Amino acid sequence: MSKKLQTLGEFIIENQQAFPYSSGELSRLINSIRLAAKVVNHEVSKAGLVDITGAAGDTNIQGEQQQKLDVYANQKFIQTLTNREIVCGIASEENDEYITIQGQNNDHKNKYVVLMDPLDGSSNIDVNVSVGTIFSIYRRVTPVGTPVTMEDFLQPGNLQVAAGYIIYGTSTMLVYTTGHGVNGFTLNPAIGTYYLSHPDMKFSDDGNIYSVNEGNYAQFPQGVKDYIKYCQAEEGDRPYTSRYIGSLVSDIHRNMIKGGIYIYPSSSKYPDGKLRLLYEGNPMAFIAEQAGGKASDGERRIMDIKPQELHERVPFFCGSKNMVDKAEEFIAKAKNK
Ligand code: P6P
Repeated sequence: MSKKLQTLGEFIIENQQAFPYSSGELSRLINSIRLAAKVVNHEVSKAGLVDITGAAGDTNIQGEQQQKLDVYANQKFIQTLTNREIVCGIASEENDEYITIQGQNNDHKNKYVVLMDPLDGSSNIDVNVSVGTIFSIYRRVTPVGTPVTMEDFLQPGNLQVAAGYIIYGTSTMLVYTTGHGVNGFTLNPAIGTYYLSHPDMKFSDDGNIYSVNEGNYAQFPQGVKDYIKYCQAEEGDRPYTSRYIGSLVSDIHRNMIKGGIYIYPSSSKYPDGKLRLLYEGNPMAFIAEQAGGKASDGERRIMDIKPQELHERVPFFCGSKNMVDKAEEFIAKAKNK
C-alpha cells in the first residue's frame, strides 16, 4: 500500500505552529507564491513554442536583456502577492526601485515584505535549461499603517521569516523554509497540486561536487584559485566533479541533494561578486543553513551582512559545510601570505 502523499496545503496547515506570531498570513503568503509559481511554470514549460522568450528590449539591474518571461514572471508574482492583502512592499531584480503596496483601504496594514528574483538564470531559457524563482520574506520593521521604507528591505538575512525557490526543471519544485528545516514539494502539473516529495532536505557535511564558472579562473582572487586547484588535485577523495549549470537555483538544488559547493567569487569583472545579496544570497543562505549547510562571502556569514543597497552584490560560497570551510581556509591563507 503506497503511503498517501501530503499536499503543500496540508503541510502548511499541519505546520501552522511553525509560523510564529502569524495569524495565518505567512501561510497565505506561501500559498500565493505557490499559485504564482503554477502560472509561471505553465508559461516557462512552453517557452519554446510561443514568442515569449524573445528579449523584451529593456535591461534589468544586472544589465541583462529582459527576456519576456522575466517580465511575465515578475508581473505574475507582483500581481499575486498584491492581491492577497498580506504584503506591504516588494523588491525585485526586475525593478530598480521597491514597490509600495498600500492595501485595499490604503492603510498600509500588511506586515510582510517580499524580495525576489522572479526568473533567475533566464538567459538559459533559449537553450532549454532549468531556471528558477527565488524569494525572501521579512516582517516589516517600520510602523504598520505607514508606507514601507528602504529600511524594511535592507534587513540582514538573519531576520528572514521565510525563504525559498521554485525550480522549473525536469519537474517543477517548490523548496522553502520558515526556519524549521527545508522541505521540497513537486508539482503534479496534471492536477496543479504540489506534493511533499523531499521532506527535511539536508546538505551533507562533505561533498565532491564543486560548481564555479572556471572560465573566469584568471580573474579570481588567489585563495579561490588555490581552492579550485585543491578540488582538482588527485589526492584522497579528490579530484572532485565539476558541475556548473549557470542557473543558481539548479546548481544549489543539485548540490543540496548530492553534496557540494557553489562559488561565485569576487573577480576583476565583478569586484563584489555577481550575485545579489538581498534576493539571491540571503534566501539561498537561509535554505542552506536550515539544511545544515553554510553560506559565506568567503569570510563573513552571508546572513550577518547588513545590506546597504537594494541591489548590492556579494561574493557567494554556499553548500556542504566542510567544503565552504575549506574554501575559506584557502582564502584566509592567501590573504595572510
Ligand atoms: P555566469 C544567472 O544570471 C545567475 O545570476 C545565476 O543564476 C548563475 O549561477 C550565475 O548568474 C551565472 O553567471 O557569469 O557564470 O554566467
